[in-house]
Amino acid sequence: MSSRVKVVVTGAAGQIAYSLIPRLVDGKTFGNKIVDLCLVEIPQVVSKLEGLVMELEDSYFPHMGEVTYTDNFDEASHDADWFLLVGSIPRGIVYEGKKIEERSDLLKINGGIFVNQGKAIGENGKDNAKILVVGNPANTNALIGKNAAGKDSQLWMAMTMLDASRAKSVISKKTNTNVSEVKNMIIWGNHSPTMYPDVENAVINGKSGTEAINDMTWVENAFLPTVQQRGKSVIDARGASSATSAAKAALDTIIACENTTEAGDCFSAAIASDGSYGVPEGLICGYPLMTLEDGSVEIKRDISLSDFAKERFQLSIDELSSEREAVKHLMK
Ligand code: NAX
Repeated sequence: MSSRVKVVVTGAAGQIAYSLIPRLVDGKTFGNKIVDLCLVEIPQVVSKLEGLVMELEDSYFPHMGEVTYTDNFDEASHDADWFLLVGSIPRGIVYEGKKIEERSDLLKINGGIFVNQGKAIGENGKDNAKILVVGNPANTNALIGKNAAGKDSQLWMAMTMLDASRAKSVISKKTNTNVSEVKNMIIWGNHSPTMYPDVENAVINGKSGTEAINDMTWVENAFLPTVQQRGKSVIDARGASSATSAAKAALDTIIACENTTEAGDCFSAAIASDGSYGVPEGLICGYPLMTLEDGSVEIKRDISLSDFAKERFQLSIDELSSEREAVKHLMK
């Protein structure tokens, strides 16, 4: 076993984290590296993490390094390589006497959290740290965090891998193919119901999505709503939001960043726009990404979008712009 990696996970006592954390140290996500974990929770529940640490110790993980837990994010952030920002205040809870129903309220409350976490990451995280925001509204939380961190060498991402995996699953059923044969699955835009999962540019069993599916009525009336509303369907069926699939998607995002992307493929995450594909600069937008041999993550730039796709993508870009407007007071 060789080098070490330090991973900070917030929301560590939550549903997603319970599926996610053990798999960070199972020797698959980070290969042979020893993984040091720093688990972060809010003061009200941080003591519960003692139980999770016991379970980790009892699980026989030869790749697990030091495991600590805290309610002090600043302290946790020192020299970390990866930050998995899962913790956030969910819709529907009562916060400071008010029931949080509106996306705008959610933006306000979580925005505050991400200013502080962003500052700490900028000051204390490794210069080449990677940050994956899972907590919703993920794109705008990442925007606020990145702005507060102010360090361009760090890579801020919002998670859209779950949307991509959901899209692959729907396509695999439609085409009677294995999910591994669905490649180049791009989620454009926001991690919200406005996202645009791009069937036309997917590659299915070596064929273009346009050719393999050849049914835009199905794309419009079945595929898009199924993928865009999948989170809600899981909540309706399970009585709780997606947890194990979200955890798997976070792990898949790490793996995609830690390994060179195969030629002809890409992976999905939202990162800061540099103006590519006409997205206003700075917005944290879902793009097709590639990890290059030197470990850097780049936007794949040779994708062409149909008029249908451009129109749908624009709706999501507009939503991201309006979210940025709603949190501009946090972006000084
Ligand atoms: P839970 O409510 O089970 O867990 C969240 C945990 O975060 C709680 O234990 C809470 O105490 C903690 N927390 C809140 N603020 C914190 C802070 N400032 N520092 C540290 N911890 C903090 O939610 P869970 O089901 O685990 O979902 C977590 C987040 O993921 C939610 O915001 C959810 O909306 C989001 N999701 C994002 C997805 C994506 O694809 N980007 C998909 C799944 C999920 O819906």
